Amino acid sequence: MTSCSPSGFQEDTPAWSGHKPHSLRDWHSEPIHIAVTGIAGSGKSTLINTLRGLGPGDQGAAPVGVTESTQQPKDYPHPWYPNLVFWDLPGIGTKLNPRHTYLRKISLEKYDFVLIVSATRFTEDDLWLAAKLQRLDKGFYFIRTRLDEDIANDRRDHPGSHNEENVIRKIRRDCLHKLNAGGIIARVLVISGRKEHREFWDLPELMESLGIPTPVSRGFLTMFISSFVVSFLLLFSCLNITTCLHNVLRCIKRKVFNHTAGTRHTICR
Ligand SMILES: Nc1nc2c(ncn2[C@@H]2O[C@H](COP(=O)(O)OP(=O)(O)OP(=O)(O)O)[C@@H](O)[C@H]2O)c(=O)[nH]1
Ligand SMILES: [Mg+2]
Repeated sequence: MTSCSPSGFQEDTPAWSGHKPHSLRDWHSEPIHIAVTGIAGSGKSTLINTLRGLGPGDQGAAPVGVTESTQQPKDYPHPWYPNLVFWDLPGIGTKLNPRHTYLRKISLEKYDFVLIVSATRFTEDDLWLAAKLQRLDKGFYFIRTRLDEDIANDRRDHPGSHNEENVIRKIRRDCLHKLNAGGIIARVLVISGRKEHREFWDLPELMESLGIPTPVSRGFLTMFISSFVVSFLLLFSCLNITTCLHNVLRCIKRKVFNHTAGTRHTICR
């Protein structure tokens, strides 16, 4: 499936409509469509790129920018796992996408799972989206992104008392508290969506939930393969050294024997 026309998305009901996966990792056997929504500029496209292992300038990456970038829903299959399809949705709350036309435009109910991406302050739109999804009985995670900026700001604002763990705890608690106050129970993950931060905070946890190998697990695999190769090379060189030593010993033995034989021969004469 490719990107949709403004009207096409609504009318052209996708084949996966109504499908409910048992687990987010079901994409191993069948396609899973994950919508990424949230307020405009929160970092939706950036997160999709990072989850697909891409930077913003890479070929096939979703366009990102400081002004409204995503205008229409567009699918982005994972480059290595094409069954895992992310949908980059336009941001809610702009003049082009006010709340009252948003749901009609994006048809949230058609996706298998949703990531709500929120940044800086918790907004009315964040709560509204979460409430709609809960009412639709649609699985979703609440992703609080741009944590790197919050940490840097807090360090600047409170140089004497800055503590990264406290900043993370405060943000997580704030999101949970506001969601719960609105009657919503959701999993909150606190991340930076930038590719260079994919090993930090809750991003590896999000990747694991989606069944995407994390840089950490890939690191273990690389370490395992490298140690196997190194052990093999060591064994190989040991065998070579043994063979060399064996040959040298044989040479020495032959020389000594020849020398002794020569001496004996001379004495006999
Ligand atoms: N520091 C930091 N910047 C981010 C992060 N996520 C996104 N950005 C930046 O924020 C800007 C907007 O990001 P996008 O990914 O385009 O946001 P979006 O939600 O897709 O925007 P729209 O499609 O316009 O709704 C870009 O300049 C990104 O580089 C993050 O986690 N940390
Ligand atoms: Mg975007």
